[in-house]
Amino acid sequence: MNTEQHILILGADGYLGWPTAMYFSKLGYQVTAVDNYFRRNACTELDVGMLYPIPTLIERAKIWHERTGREIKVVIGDLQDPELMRSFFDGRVQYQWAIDQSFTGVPGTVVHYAEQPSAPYSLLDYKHANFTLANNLLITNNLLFAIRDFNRATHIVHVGTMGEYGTPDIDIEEGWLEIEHKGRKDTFLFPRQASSLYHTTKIMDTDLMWFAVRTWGLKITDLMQGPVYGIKTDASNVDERLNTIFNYDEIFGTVINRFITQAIVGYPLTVYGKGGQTRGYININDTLQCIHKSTINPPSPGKLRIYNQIMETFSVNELAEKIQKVGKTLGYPVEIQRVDNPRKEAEEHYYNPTYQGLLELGVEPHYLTDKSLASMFKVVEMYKQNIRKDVIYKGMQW
Ligand code: USQ
Repeated sequence: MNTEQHILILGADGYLGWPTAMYFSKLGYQVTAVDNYFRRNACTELDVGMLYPIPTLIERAKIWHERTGREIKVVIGDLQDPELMRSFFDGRVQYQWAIDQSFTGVPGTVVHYAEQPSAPYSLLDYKHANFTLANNLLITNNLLFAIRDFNRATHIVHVGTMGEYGTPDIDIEEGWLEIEHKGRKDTFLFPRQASSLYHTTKIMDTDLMWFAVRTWGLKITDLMQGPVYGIKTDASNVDERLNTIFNYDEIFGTVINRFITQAIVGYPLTVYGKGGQTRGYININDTLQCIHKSTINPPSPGKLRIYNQIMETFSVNELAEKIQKVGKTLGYPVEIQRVDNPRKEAEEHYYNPTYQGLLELGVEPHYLTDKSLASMFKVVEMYKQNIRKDVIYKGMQW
């Protein structure tokens, strides 16, 4: 087996993990998908809505196999356990589902999504804060040590966040900044200042990875991603049971997905505070392209490569207006409602990030057009009867 063609997806049951597993499987990679069902269990624990129920990861892998003939091997387990992480490299792995139970060998690439991804979740209370810190940092550390000990040539593709940079009053570079100080120059990680504990764990991940790269010569790509939107990906079109998990609640739903859902059920769009918060956004299909391009263009050993994974920037007000406009053309009388900002964040600020690196690798952006918004409306509308208004906004504060 060519290890370059074997990809291990950590966090494969999540919003991005499952579409990534199908994407690489469709390309002909041998895919191993791992998850502990954190996300779906947290949705149950917190009683937040999902647009539709999703089959288990094992059921999805079976449906994928029935539809395409391709195999995604599945392991259900908690990667905070270092022995589980190490089993993917030393051959002790036991697949919960696979057509062929034999060890596929050491992966050439590991895509690392196995983290608690929500800023509000990380600040619900000290227990959820501790879980976020422990889960995110231990899994990253377990991965780094497994690669250090078994195969330093394995490339890690990690998804970080644009929120690591915060909203500084200077242009945001792709990961690094050259500093001139008292007549001398050096290059450092771009200054980071997160506005949630979740985002802080991503800063700490970057520091752990930067240490591992400097010390053990690992190959790592860290992708600073903005809020993602979308449901359908090419691979999920083969069967609607393969759609990714879609949240519209205030804990796990990202803003564009939330606003579309709100528009459909006649819930005024919840613009937090003044609505001048500007972020870089990306379509879920472009996330897949970015992961793929990063995978086939690994950095050299001893290099931490950082890209800003966004395709365009909008303020919350701009998003609300766009979604209102498209909603109205589809017959929805969409209202916009400013609500007191439950978060601590700048509501009017400078924002000018660079995001050239992934375009230079050949990613072809899908932009947030009226047409793409309308097509998302059409998909969400199909599940309108499942949308629970009571979970849209409870005002969870930090
Ligand atoms: N917002 C509203 N109304 C809402 C929901 C959100 O005004 O109903 C605002 C937020 O206050 C924020 C912006 O929209 O200013 C984006 O919020 P979000 O919930 O879509 O995104 P965020 O909490 O920042 O986190 C998401 C993902 C996270 C990822 C991050 C990228 O959950 O995993 O790392 O986007 S970034 O925002 O660039 O840090």
